[in-house]
Amino acid sequence: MSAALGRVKEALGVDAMILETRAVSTGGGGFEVTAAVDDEPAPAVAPVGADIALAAEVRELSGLVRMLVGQAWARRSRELGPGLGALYASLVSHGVDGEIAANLIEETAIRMAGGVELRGAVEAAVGSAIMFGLGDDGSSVESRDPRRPRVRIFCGPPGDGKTTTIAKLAGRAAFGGGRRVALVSADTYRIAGADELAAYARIIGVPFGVVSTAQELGATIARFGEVDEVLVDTAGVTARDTCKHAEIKSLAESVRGIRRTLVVSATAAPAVTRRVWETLRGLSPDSCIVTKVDEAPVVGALETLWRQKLPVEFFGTGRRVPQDLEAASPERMAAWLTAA
Ligand SMILES: Nc1nc2c(ncn2[C@@H]2O[C@H](COP(=O)(O)OP(=O)(O)OP(=O)(O)O)[C@@H](O)[C@H]2O)c(=O)[nH]1
Ligand SMILES: [Mg+2]
Repeated sequence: MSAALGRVKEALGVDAMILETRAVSTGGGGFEVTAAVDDEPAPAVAPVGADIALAAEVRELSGLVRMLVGQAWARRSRELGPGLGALYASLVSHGVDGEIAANLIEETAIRMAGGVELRGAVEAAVGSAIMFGLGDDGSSVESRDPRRPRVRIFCGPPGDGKTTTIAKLAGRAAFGGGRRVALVSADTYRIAGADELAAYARIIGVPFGVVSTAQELGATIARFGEVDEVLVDTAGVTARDTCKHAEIKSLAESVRGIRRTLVVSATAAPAVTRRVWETLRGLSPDSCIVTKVDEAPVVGALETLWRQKLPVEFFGTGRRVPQDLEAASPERMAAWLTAA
């Protein structure tokens, strides 16, 4: 057998594949070997070092392209006038993606060419690119089952203002709208996580419950009896909290027709808000509230609102409950962007 394999190697080379071997009894015995070579040349495998060098080159080139686009845009925005140039520079310095900034400037320039001044043109541009909700605090008439309360769950990164915003909405409903609201806290993650909302519920004088599972949520809502709206608070979620994520998802999925509102702070940089969106998009938010616009322009959330077409409903404008909440509008957003 070893002599036979030696002859295969001689005839077909070292790449020969042995397909079959068998012993033969005729002609004094011996072995029959069936072998073949693949005609296709083996694909050339680039050495790993070359891959690394190539990746570095691609990175360098894409950085160069970005820089050139940025420079071209800086030139273009200078041509467009000082107002637009400054707006472009301000957006980019706040970390807004160059493409979004360029888009906003172009859309604004088109309107300015029609005779509209800068602020009005930004307002129109923002109004056409970003979705604005109705500032729907539940007072709007909508087709829903009147025997069942509307349920709205709020999610977002830790500390961005979920609990405060819920208290503001509940206060507005109770004092202004005369609607019956109940509050639920699903923030059982931290010790005393639910206490703050419980205190707000006491002050406003509305029913309150704490839940930690989807089953408890259904039972608690049923226990509230006749209410128009239930607002559900959750614990803040970061990208690493996959467990908390799953809990909020199961809470949201346990109630038919639940609305899901993302609460994000205007103080976060665009890259941070982008990551928040990537983390929480799995919860399918259908609207957004941007808080702390009194501390920073809405620039951080601009990109996500623009790209994801997530309707923004309210702006949180301060810490006072319930005063510091206003319906989101292109007018306010344009004012903040141009002042940035
Ligand atoms: N300046 C300003 N501060 C706000 C606004 N909304 C909330 N805050 C403040 O932000 C802090 C955090 O607010 P919370 O409502 O506790 O935030 P949260 O998202 O519930 O936080 P976690 O429950 O820890 O995830 C508090 O000190 C609030 O007073 C706002 O619109 N403007
Ligand atoms: Mg909270």
